[in-house]
Amino acid sequence: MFTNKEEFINEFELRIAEMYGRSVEQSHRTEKYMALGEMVREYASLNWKATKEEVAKNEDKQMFYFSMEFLIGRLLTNNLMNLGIYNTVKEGLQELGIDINELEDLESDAGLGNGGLGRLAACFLDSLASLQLPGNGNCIRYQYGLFRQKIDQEGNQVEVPDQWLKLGNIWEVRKPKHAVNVKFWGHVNVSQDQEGRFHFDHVDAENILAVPYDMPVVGKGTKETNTLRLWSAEASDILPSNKDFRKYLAEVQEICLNVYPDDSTPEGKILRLKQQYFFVCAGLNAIIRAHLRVYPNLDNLVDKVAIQLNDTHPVLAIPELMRILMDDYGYEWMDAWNMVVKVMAYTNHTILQEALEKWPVDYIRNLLPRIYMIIEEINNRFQNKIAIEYPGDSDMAHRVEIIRDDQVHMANLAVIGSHSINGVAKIHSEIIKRDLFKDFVKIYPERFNNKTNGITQRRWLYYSNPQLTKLITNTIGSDFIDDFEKIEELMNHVDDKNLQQEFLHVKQQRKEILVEEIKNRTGILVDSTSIFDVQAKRLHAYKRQLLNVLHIIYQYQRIKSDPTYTIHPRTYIFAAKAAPAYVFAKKVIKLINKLSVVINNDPAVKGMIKVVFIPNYSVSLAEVLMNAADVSEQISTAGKEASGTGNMKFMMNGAITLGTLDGANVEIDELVGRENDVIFGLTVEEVAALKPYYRARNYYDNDPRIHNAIDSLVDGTWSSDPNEFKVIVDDLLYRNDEYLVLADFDAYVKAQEVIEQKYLNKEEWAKSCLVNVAKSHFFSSDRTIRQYAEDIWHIRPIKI
Ligand code: 26Q
Repeated sequence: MFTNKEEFINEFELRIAEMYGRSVEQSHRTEKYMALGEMVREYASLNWKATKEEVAKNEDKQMFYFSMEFLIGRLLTNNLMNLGIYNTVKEGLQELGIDINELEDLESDAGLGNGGLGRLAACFLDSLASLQLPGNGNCIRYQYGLFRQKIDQEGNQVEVPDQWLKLGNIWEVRKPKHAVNVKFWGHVNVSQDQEGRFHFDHVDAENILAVPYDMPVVGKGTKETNTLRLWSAEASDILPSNKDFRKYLAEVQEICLNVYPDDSTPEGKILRLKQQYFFVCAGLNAIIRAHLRVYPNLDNLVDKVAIQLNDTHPVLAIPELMRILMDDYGYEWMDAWNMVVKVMAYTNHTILQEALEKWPVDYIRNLLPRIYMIIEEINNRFQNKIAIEYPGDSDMAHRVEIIRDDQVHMANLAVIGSHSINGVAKIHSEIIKRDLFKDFVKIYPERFNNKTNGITQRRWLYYSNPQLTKLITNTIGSDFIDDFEKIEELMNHVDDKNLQQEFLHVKQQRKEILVEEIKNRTGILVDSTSIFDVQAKRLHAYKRQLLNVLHIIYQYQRIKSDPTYTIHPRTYIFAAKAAPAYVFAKKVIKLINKLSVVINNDPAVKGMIKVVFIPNYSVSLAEVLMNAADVSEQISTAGKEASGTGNMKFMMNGAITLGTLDGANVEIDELVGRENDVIFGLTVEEVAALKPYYRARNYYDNDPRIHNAIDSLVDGTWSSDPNEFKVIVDDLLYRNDEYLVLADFDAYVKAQEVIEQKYLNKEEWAKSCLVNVAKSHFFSSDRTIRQYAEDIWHIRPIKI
């Protein structure tokens, strides 16, 4: 492996010749990219091998993060940086006349996820490797990532396939020898042997081969290299005799075709259920096989394996591990159950009713007949336990049922089958204990805990914001890079006028980079000296992009009607994907785009407001967007956003949070203090108190600002078709504004005024930004992962 620039150059030239039979000069840039990718992967592979040997030799316990989503983004920069070879490679390429940025831009985002939950999984992998903890990912190798978003002439979201594998995935290694057979459909033959033991044979099943593709996960400053295993469906050798082969092939291909593009509304999609069982069954069977290569039997499984279930999506792992232990390895029910509960831990990411997974009994019974039998048995045994421990409380017994009203309630199965259940922010963990899982808290109080989310400062600060990283280094030295808590030393400098100026200068640089990006992506020219007010997240009613929109309309109307009204120029920036079937969310996107056209082109606005919708929000976009923000919009209805992680990325890069007391905003507020953020709106308690009496119509009738803003939605201001945005008005006025947008409107307007006042005092503003940066170490996913490792997984760093 190369150790300096010269060696790199030699190897690179050789590699291009070997792979493509060409010189570097003659080679196409995609060939250069592929060659470089291969070299870096091989570099990582040496450490990979050493890690695997070390784990086996020391008999270390390992963790497996089971997640339907890993929103990885690009890896080239990240891996070069983590390996500590970025500069060597950059300079080597430069000498060959190649700009490393051009190669970096050729990489597609691995967009194997919808949003927060998937990105969290990706940040966790980076922290696990960087903390030298043996922790691996288990997911699906989707052929297409989450859809790419385009905006058409009318401002509509259009979904196009995300062909992320077009150039191939330079990081993956196909491992056919580790393939696993997965069975669907068919039925179960039950028989009894001479000793009276039952046997369960899954017959007439449709077999599908799960083939793993492994990606190395490279940590920073360590040789420790973990694995992200992505499973791909292929035709099995055991073909169904009664089925047309082409039909079978189509079914096989469908399983890994794409990420389920919906982060809230559960549609009874058998395909999603298939995806879930597919990667869970394959992952577990591979873990069991690997265990048996090192140990004689599974008796010590719980000492060697921890599995974290990322929401309920992989919860079929609970009955599947029961099946393996009992049917394949002869364990008795109770022994198997005790093992399963000790291995499994479950993270909840939502309390929204519509996002809690429930499957019609028929779906599971038909698709996974043996798994269904086991779920039924888990349910029966749990009901017996409740009948004994809580006699007479039939309401409670009903509420905790796994199978209820002909549906399988995955969250209940998750809680019953895991030794740990955690929420993702302090307030969220309290809410799930108080509401969603209150019965279970009585039964298993020791299982519930909180693990406030985090983000990796490597991707989200060091690599994507080198300007700020350098400024911090110049101020407090570079110790914070490897020991991130030390960034708090910045607190000793926040009053330094010089530093404040330099911070503003860095922010300005980042804003100019974003201006360029916006120009390229939308053609819109924005003023980099305006306030950059950013809301970037999935589009969902509870996140209340609409509150932001109504405020913009109010300001616009006021500018138009009152010539004396002036404000500091502000650029409202949105980025958001909507689930393809989510009509309301898509209308809000369209409305934002209409606002953009009308307001940006209205001379009466005198450049005081600009509205920009940046299409195709993704990890790569976030890397240039978050660090250019002045204001971070975190305005969900209190109690609805489990944590949020975008809020942390903004904060770490010195933006001021404009937020409700929801999710991790609460902890941001505690850390930075009320003078360094702007908090507004109803609290969780106030929301609960208001809800029964709430009449949205009163706010419309009594507040002319609300009245005029809403009227503009149907009077042709934003669209020649007055019915275009009627669903939004209906949602607010006739469906009584479920997320209390109008109730929080007045508080939000005032909060926005506070923001402006604060911003006008540049030094105070810069100081607040610096406090946010200094306090952001709490939101490092390194902190989060240490807590999981210590409290739940009981894994220790490995030394190589
Ligand atoms: C469920 C049923 C059927 C189809 C899809 C789904 C589904 C898919 C994805 C439900 C939920 C999701 C994703 C949820 C998610 O991203 N939640 C976010 O998780 C973040 C990390 O913990 C939190 O910060 C966010 O607050 C939370 O919204």
